[in-house]
Amino acid sequence: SRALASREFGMGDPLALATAETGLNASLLLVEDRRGSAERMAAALGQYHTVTVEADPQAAIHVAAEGNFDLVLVSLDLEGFDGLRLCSQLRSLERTRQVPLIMVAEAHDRARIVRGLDFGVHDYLLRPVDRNELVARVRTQIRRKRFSEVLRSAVQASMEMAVTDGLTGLHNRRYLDNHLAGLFADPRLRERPVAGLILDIDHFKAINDTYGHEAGDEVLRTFADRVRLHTRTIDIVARYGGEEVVILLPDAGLAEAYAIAERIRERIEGTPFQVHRDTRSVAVTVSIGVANRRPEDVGPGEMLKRADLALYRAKASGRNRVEA
Ligand code: GH3
Ligand code: MG
Ligand code: MG
Ligand code: MG
Repeated sequence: SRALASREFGMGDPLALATAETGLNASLLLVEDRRGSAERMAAALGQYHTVTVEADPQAAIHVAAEGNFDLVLVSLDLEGFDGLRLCSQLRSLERTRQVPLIMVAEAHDRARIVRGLDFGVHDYLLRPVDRNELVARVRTQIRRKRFSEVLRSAVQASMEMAVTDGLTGLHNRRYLDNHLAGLFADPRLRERPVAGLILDIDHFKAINDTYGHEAGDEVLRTFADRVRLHTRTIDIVARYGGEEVVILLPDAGLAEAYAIAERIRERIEGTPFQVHRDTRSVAVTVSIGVANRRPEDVGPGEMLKRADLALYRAKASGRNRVEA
């Protein structure tokens, strides 16, 4: 069925993406000082790709490092220069490390071809270069590179998902717990001040009941955005529970943390939340409990426990308050 097909071959599928992109034009660098050979190879490859020819191997390193090439072909028979050395330099430079390399060599040069393959050159072509073989081997390397790029970004995305809350984009609890544990385990960080805020939206259940769960989600997203807006980049903002957010303030004392909490509380109260498909705006307030690390604390649990007790006091004394 259509739905099945789009699920199997949709844009989210790394293999489908990679396959689709193999048809794309690639950018190639050909390091070759034999003019006739360079012209023939460039003509064959030029039908499908953009080819830059560089005859000077010293210049080739800079061109390769500056340019954004998908693949580099290197002649092993350069005049007065060891093409294998160029390959090894390209393999060790940060900018060119990931770029596939293909050696172009004479058949009797087996020993150097093997050495090249040994240190990571991806493939080779024997002279006289067959144009179909040239195009096919280049295409194979481009496909492999595209696929590993797509795979890498998919892995990166799933690693981000593991530490990010899907609804709000804030860090999730797992991330917070890890980070907190680090602040207490690392002896250098152990001595630094740190404060923790627990924020809990007031009467959130009533917001859900009045405007619906979707509107509640929207309020949560906007709430998260505003909190992020009023914290520094070094602060850790994490969704702690349903409508609870924890903020860690590195290097902040209790008074400073209290002031930041009070500012956030005012910013939430000060501007009503706009809810999609509803002309009314929703008045939202938040209660915040504040605590800081004490020298006798052995782990993060105690600080958050104090913040939670302070939050309870804020709720008990009428909500829309900060307590420390
Ligand atoms: P209080 O002022 O005492 O904090 O009252 P409250 O209603 O906010 O507290 P309570 O803990 O009783 O209710 C929290 C509600 O948050 C209940 C739950 O349905 C809702 N909630 C939790 N997670 C989500 C979510 O992801 N989306 C929505 N829309 N609601 C959520
Ligand atoms: Mg709650
Ligand atoms: Mg509650
Ligand atoms: Mg609440």
